[in-house]
Amino acid sequence: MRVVEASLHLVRLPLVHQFQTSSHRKAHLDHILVRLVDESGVVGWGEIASPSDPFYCPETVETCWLIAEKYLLPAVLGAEWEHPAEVPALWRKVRGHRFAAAGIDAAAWTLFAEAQELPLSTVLGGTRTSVTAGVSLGIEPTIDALLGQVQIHASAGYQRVKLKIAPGWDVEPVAAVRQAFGDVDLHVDANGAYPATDESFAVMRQLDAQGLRMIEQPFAPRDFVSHGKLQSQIGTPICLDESVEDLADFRTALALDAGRILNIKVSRMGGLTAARAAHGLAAEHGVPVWCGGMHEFGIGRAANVALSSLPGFSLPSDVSASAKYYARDVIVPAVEAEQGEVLVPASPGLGYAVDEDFVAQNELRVARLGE
Ligand code: OSB
Ligand code: MG
Repeated sequence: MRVVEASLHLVRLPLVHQFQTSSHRKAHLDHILVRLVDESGVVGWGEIASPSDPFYCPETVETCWLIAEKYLLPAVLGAEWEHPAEVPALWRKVRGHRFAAAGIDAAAWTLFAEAQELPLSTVLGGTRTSVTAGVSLGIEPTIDALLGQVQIHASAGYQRVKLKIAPGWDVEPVAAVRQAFGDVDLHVDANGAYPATDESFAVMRQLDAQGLRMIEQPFAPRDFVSHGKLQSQIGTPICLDESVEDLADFRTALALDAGRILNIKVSRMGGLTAARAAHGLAAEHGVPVWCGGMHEFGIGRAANVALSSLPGFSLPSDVSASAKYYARDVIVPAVEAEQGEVLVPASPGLGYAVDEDFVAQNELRVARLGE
């Protein structure tokens, strides 16, 4: 295949409910949609779901735009490839910038699936016809507000609830949710907000007593040693997110027993090619995985659904319905969840139609490359 035309579309969508993590609070999101066209006119879409500020990872929307426009797309335009897993090699000289790369890699996979007239999930090696969705709930102003959010999503049928925690908002809200909702499948995510101090270890031991499915990324991204030390002291599995950007990081984590569950994010790992490889390595080591999210618009969300259909994704993924975040999505139909299950589309390509008029109405900036 050969991509002859590419464009980037910076699109802003308002969030239906503000989302607060340990580092930031958001009312709207700006993501970059990637559109690739091959020589026979087949179109493939991908999404660069970078946060606007460098607080989750070093990238921002602006760095993604720059790197995609100046380095990644020029490397792809005109190049011949047979399978999308070959595409990341086209920009192998570029170090890092995985969110930017992820959107283009995913667009190449979608393009390939469209051209083959096969569902994206099928070309990725997916086997599930539906995937179990969990919800990720932000830090709320009060415990009552948090209990209200858990109630809304539990009654909508979601089967797993992840709570964002941060120093000062941890044992108390988690215990309150545990008490109010009994044996709900609960997990916490600190986004690396805790310093590796005795005090933090004590907090983690208290959380260990809450019957959590996992504790996600308590310490700083590359602090494998502290995660390993904590894992040796608690029974709750540690799940790594920010720490694992590539397979080498994952091998480090395995060698140090620094995480017994892996959150595979398409964006963080640099695309579906890398996410699929991480799934393979996890399977070899018997590590359960799930697909994390970055509040994706429909295009990235559809890619997450397709990825979650691979056999090793045995834990609920952050693939909640579009409506949890957006009143109207860039795809038709939006991603929907029924009793916490999302059907994996059986139609070719992305499996959802991209609403190009809605994209055009909401775009803040466009760049066109190629013909
Ligand atoms: O750590 O999973 C995370 C959102 C922004 C930054 C980091 C994270 C998140 C989420 C989003 O939890 C979950 C979702 O997309 O539903
Ligand atoms: Mg996380």
